[in-house]
Amino acid sequence: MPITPTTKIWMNGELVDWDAANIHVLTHSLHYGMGVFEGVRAYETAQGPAVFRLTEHMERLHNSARILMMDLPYTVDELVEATKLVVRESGLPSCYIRPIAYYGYGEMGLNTLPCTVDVAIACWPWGAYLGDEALTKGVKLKTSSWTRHDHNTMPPASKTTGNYVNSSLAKVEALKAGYDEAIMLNRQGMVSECTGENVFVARKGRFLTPPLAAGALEGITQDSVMTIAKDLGFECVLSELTRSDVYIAEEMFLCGTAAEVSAVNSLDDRPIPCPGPMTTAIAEQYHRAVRGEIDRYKDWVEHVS
Ligand code: PPE
Repeated sequence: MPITPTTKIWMNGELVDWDAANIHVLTHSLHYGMGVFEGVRAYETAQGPAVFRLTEHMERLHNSARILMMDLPYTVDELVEATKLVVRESGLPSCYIRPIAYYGYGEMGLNTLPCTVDVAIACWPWGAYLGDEALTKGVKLKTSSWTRHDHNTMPPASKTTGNYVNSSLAKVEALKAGYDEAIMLNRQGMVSECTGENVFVARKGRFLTPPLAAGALEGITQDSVMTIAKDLGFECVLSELTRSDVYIAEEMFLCGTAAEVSAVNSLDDRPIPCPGPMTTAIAEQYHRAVRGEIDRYKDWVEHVS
């Protein structure tokens, strides 16, 4: 999806012009995929733009870096304030936000210990990630021929740039075959997640979603949706899932910051009822929660001014 430029990007503590936010071709992370990033969204609320669960996203960025033994030069609070500044500066009522930390220019070779760590935060307007009809008509999934990488190869708990080679291979394969998105199985053949979303499957009236142990990212939307589902009276648990659980699902949806809540209408050409009534109810609550419309979830909404 194309990027629409805004005015400024935060780079290592300063706001720089959008077109000046460049890096050298010998930047370390460009060569070896050792960067960590986040995907965050700001929504329009009655009190102006607010970033959804911003502190938790920055805590996850720190955890991603810890796994790589990368020392981030900014605290969670500093990154929270920097994000608010970028969003305010953009003047946008709502936007997608991309914080990234990477090893910079100056060293080459696989030893990252002497490398400098650079941090940037950009934002821009970004629409529905899986298309405007993702909630009403649902998306078509295909089981990927690519196996999800596991905890002893590329730790899925760290949102590392290089991990997304696996996701991109799966995504492009699915698109080329005429599907919207790929579901990825781990080495044991269990469902992990999609290329950029967590998976929820309804079986026997309750929702199941694969945990970190299955190779999924610990999604902040996944956590929000579990809370919302339980508050709506739906049972919802972290659980392993086989592809057959998905084939006979009563309903299914994907969720992530970019994709929000997107219904699924089929896996490998086996139809799944879509959009299911529980999915619709959860999606509606999620859309109100992110906009600060539900008191119970107001702590999730971090205002930029
Ligand atoms: N799994 C993966 C692999 C993943 O990339 C994401 C977010 C999630 C689950 C959901 O996590 P959360 O956003 O905390 O609920 N994917 C981000 C990037 C997508 C992209 O770069 O494209 C996102 O949704 O922003």
